[in-house]
Amino acid sequence: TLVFTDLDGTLMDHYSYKTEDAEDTIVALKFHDIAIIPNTSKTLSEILNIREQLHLTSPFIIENGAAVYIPVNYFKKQPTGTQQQGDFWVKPFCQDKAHWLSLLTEHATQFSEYFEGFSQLTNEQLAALTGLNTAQATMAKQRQYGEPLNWLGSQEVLAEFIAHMQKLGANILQGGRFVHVSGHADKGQAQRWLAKQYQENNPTEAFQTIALGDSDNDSAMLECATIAVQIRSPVHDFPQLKRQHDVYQSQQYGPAGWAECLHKIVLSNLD
Ligand code: 2M8
Ligand code: MG
Ligand code: MG
Repeated sequence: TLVFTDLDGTLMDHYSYKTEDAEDTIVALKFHDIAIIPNTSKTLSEILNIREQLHLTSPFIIENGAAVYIPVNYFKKQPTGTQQQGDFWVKPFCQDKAHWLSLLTEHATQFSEYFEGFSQLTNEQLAALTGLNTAQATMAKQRQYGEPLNWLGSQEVLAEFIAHMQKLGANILQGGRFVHVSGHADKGQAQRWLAKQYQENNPTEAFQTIALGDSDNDSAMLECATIAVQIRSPVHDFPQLKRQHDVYQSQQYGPAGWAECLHKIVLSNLD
């Protein structure tokens, strides 16, 4: 079993970013050798920090599916299409942030009064908007593949903006707080690619995937997992899904709901 998990609002509380309600469950999953794979809109530096705190050693997916990071030698063979960067084999799926930023600053000026992007915000402003501390906000700003926007306009203008950006080749995803402008990557595509690497590395084992998320930017990864888990959010609806089979909805919010569902789906069948 591979557990692909969103972080904000899922493994981490939407407001406090705390994980404590999930920590016993993390230990139990690791005891059973079940990989916990963060699949998040967070940046490389944010995830490295969280991985260390939670003692996670598995691969992970950054910036809404923009790139997969695999610890070097995690698989017997380096997967095709990856490049070594430091301690990781990296598979990118999308163009750099500079490209998306230039679209925003040169070809979307009619919308510029309706949003503030992370690159326009100071670390202190971003901390105030998110509830992250300044050090964490600094890490959230170190983006490689896209630009999250704090949307200030109406939902109608947002719909016009999305249509305009799509014509320019961008892909727009809605996170728990922000509108993410990036390329045609998503959490589902990156997850499918990584699950395939596990399967090829270990052909005799039948891998099932469980994906957990709370927002619409998680829909793609929930659609393509063996089992989808919608995590209850204190601020918005469950992520939209087309599928109806093998879908669970947590009763509890965020990390408590994460623990609740993984006990029901995985751990209660093991011990
Ligand atoms: C952003 O991600 C959340 C996740 O759903 C959002 O869009 O609301 C990211 O930019 C991430 O890097 C940052 O840590 C987070 C803070 O809430 O916001
Ligand atoms: Mg989330
Ligand atoms: Mg996320």
